[in-house]
Order: sequence, then structure tokens, then C-alpha cells
Amino acid sequence: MERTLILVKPDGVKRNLVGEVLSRIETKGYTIVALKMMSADRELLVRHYAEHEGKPFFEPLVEFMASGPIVALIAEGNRVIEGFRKLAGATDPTVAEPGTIRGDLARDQGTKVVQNIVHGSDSVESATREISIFFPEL
Ligand code: IDP
Ligand code: MG
Repeated sequence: MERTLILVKPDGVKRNLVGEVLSRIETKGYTIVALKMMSADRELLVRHYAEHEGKPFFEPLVEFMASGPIVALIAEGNRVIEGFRKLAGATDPTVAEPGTIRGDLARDQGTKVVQNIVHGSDSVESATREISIFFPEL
């Protein structure tokens, strides 16, 4: 059964949207198999976002993700990686389709990094890598 790493980012936690995000994952039919609230430190975030190192939004992204608590979870189900990316919507919340998490719940705040409520792994390889970063105990 396929698994993906999902994060509710600090903007989602601050805005009390954890329940809303979990509800969308569960009502879609995916199973939450692990879940924790945590603070991510810089070292962990640099590993998680290694593919973006050197991009102009990299430092603001790491700073933003370390700015408050996040919720990390593993969801499971057939094609959950693709399915959650569809639920999340486009990276840019201004153009993310209404009906998606980002399209319904986020907008451009004029910040250096796009604040868009959630992260979801983008491939089986990424999911395996990211799950081991956030859930080394599993
Ligand atoms: P994704 O989260 O939709 O997979 P990625 O390209 O992996 O998007 O980027 C990681 C995160 O970095 C995004 O979710 C967003 O918070 C931020 N980000 C991505 N591209 C930009 C950009 O062009 N400007 C500002 N922030 C960005
Ligand atoms: Mg990504």
C-alpha cells in the first residue's frame, strides 16, 4: 500500500486548520497511519527541502517552516501520493483551484515564501525519503 508524507505547515497550525486538513484526507478515504505535532529544526528542514537549496525562496522557506509548530503525518492508500497532491492543489494559492486545500484556505500574503498550508510528497522516492526524515522511529 502506498504512503505519503503530509505536513500541515506553521500557517495552517496558526490558523487552526489542522482539523480541516485531516478531515479532507480522511473523507477522501485515505488512512492516517502516523501523526505528530512537532517543531522542525533547521537541520531537518534543510534535509527535507534539499532539492530547493540555492533557490531564492530557500532561506525564507526554511525560516517559515521553523517559525512555529507543524503537524507531520503519514497517509496511506492506493495512489495516495498523487491523490493528496490533487487535494492540496497548485503550489501558488492564488491559482490553486477552488475545492483544493490551497485554493480554498490560502492566498498570497506578499511574503518571500509562498504560505500554502500543506506539504505532500511528490513521488514514491520522495515519500520514502521524507517519511524517514520525519518519522525515523518507524
Ligand atoms: P510543492 O509544495 O507544491 O511541492 P515545491 O516546488 O516543492 O512546491 O516548493 C516547496 C515550497 O516552497 C512550496 O510549497 C512553497 O511554500 C515554496 N515555494 C515554491 N516555489 C516558490 C516560489 O516561486 N516563491 C516563493 N515560495 C515558493
Ligand atoms: Mg514539493
